Amino acid sequence: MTDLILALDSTTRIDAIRIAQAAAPYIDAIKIGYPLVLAEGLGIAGSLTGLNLPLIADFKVADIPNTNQLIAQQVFAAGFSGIICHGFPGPDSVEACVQVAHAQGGECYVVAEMSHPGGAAFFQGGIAEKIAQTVIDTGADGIIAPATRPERTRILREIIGTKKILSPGVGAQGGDANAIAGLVDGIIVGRAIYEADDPAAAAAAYSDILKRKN
Ligand code: NUP
Repeated sequence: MTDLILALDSTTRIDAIRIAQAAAPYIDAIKIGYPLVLAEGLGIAGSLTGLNLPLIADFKVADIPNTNQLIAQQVFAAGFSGIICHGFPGPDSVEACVQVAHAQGGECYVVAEMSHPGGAAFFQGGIAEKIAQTVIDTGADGIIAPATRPERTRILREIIGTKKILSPGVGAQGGDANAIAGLVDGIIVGRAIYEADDPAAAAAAYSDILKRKN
């Protein structure tokens, strides 16, 4: 099963709520990051909980364990059910997010390799593989791995086994949902939905692709 996760990077509350409501029947979760939260505040999460969809905080948390813990506590208190952190600060930093997430009945995902062209510069050469291993060691719930490089995501799948892979890069970044569905547990789609003239139709089209592959 590959879920459809909307990356809701609109920067006004009114657009965010309109797009989330329109897409809601076709999506399985909403991912919110700095663009929307810096524009409208962390309380935007509370405005979206009525949709009854998991809300994932994409803050790519990357600090010392104590600060990661403090950030994660704020995230879950705001109504999120998942958090994305970076793996490069080390296993203890990841563990801090995992502990808060699991104490709240939530999930923690770790960025293993990024989807943009520059994401190949430092994450490849064994780093992504080490971060994926950290996910196993810390009990995190899964990784973020690129839809733009399915061959890399396939390698990371071998390391993390049945833990989840959420995969950004479909649509605006050139990744193809058909090429990655089935391999990953969720595709993350932003601009191809929230910038579409008809976000509901765009979400429905991705949902159809995933249904055919599931
Ligand atoms: O490697 C990553 N690539 C990526 O695009 C890790 C991410 N978290 N993202 C996020 O996914 C990015 O910040 C954005 O919110 C979303 C992709 O959006 P779009 O390119 O589909 O518009």
